[in-house]
Amino acid sequence: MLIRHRPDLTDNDVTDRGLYLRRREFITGVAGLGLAGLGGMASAAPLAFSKGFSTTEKPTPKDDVTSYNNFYEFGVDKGDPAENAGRLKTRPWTVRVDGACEAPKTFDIDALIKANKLEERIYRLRCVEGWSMVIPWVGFPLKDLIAAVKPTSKAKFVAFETLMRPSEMTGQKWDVLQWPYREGLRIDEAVHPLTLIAVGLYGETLPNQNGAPLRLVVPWKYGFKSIKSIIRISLVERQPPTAWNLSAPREYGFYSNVNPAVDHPRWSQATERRIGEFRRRDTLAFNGYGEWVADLYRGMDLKKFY
Ligand SMILES: Nc1nc2c(c(=O)[nH]1)N[C@H]1C(S)=C(S)[C@@H](COP(=O)(O)O)O[C@H]1N2
Ligand SMILES: [Mo]
Repeated sequence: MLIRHRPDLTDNDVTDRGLYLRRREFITGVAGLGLAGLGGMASAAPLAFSKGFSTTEKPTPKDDVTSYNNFYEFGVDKGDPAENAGRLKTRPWTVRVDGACEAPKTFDIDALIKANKLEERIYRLRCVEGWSMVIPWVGFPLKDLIAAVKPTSKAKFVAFETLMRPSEMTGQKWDVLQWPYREGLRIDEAVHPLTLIAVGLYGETLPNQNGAPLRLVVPWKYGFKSIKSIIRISLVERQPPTAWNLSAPREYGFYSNVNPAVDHPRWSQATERRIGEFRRRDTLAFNGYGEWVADLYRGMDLKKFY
């Protein structure tokens, strides 16, 4: 069922049957993995809509979302993650949230899922390579997790780190990137209400190839900012090093906001191929999220801070 945004709905009065059922499926999906302690979710409250944030564009078929991936820890070809990520053990799993905060904490993934109100957000995802998808994520705002550890005034940036486990993430045996994969955001980007921690897609538990058990989703930035299979989130004072920037600093900046006016040194960013379509479409500034995020960059030269 296609879930469409209805701008007149608020978080509190959503009783849409389809969403209700999908929430149930999501719970069943999680329970199907043999996980205990999901009492809070078992009440099957409907997934909340996020007013205005979900696109009404047609979601990319689930088969494409889960078979055409970038996840270099499992290989560099688009089909490699779907083929190889099954061997990643996603339980037990903890996420350490630390750094410039009063209450650093190690969260168990199931407790984290239970403690947060899950929402469906249908977002565009634009890869820096020039293709895009529309993905119905299930997750919660990163700002809620950051608030839980009580950041101090020294928290100016947020650094994210993926698991390092070459026995399962066999791509880590090759030096294609400096492992572990790392990403970062400025604190105002991290606490922006669009910025999501995803734990599911299409109403179900997140498939391993899409970054299980939890990944970042920053829809106005190129896809590589949306780091997968996170084990650590640190509040830091200085801009942290990031994997793609370390690998090719002139090609991949720290900001990496989707910008059709700033080309990659080796290709144009003016257009993109939406997976499933034949004709290329125009790429939108901030991937179409400018009305909500352009203010974050007021006065910045976005060619310089690419
Ligand atoms: N840890 C990690 N995270 C990652 C990547 C990766 O190789 N490793 N690839 C990134 C890139 S380039 C993209 S486009 C998105 C793809 O997400 P998807 O496969 O769920 O569509 O994940 C991003 N997150
Ligand atoms: Mo990407």
